[in-house]
Amino acid sequence: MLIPNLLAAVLALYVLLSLKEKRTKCRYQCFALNLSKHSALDSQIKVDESHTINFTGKGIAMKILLTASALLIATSAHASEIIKQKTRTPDGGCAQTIYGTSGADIIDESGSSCDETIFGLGGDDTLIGGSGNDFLNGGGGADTMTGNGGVNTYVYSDVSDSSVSGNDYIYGFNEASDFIDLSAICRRLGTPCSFIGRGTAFTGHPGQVRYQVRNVYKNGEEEFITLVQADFDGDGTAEFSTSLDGGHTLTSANFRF
Ligand SMILES: [Ca+2]
Ligand SMILES: [Ca+2]
Ligand SMILES: [Ca+2]
Repeated sequence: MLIPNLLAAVLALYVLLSLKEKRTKCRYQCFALNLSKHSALDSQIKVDESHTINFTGKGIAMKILLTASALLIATSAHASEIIKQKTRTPDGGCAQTIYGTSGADIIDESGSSCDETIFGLGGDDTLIGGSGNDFLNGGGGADTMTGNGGVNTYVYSDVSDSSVSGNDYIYGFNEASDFIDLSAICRRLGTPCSFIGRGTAFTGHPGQVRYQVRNVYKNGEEEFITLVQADFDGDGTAEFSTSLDGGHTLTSANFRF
């Protein structure tokens, strides 16, 4: 009986040591999953075509965008999107338009050479264009927009798209080629909009657009911003404002009225 009992004890010890080793390995390797697009681990964890892992259910909504150089995470109780390079159609052509959601979206097309029209819709969105000629429309909320290369047009459809109290921020505005398009708002006014220059006082005519260069302090460093302001209702005060990083010299050629 001694030998069989000894063999059983050795076997039990081997199994225990094997399990311990597997648990130790799993601590570091058990999340190394190979997920293909549209694969579904279960009803609440899915991978979509933009290489985003979506976790939903039980009051949790989290999106993790997997890229070669970055990990972008969005959490929200309601709809929110991280979109990266969705401008290629299945046949490799450029898609026309990309839409965000009513939540705070990150739409990053910095790696694309397509000409894109990007709508952020509601929420405080981050819109990033690529090297093509892009139209960026942040919609409501205080959005951050970067056109990158090409001729970029920052489009405003409504006065409330960039308010004085929560204005958008445009990075990398190229005064030699880029535009701020206010034409949809000006058309609804019924009177032509006009550019009145740098620091000029509003005179009470609807549709006047001006800009100011201001210095601001961030982390103790002095920086310049260019504040574009508009008095659309003619009451002598601005109800529309959007900021460009850096000090710029703007002309009427930078605007679409
Ligand atoms: Ca949005
Ligand atoms: Ca906005
Ligand atoms: Ca661009």
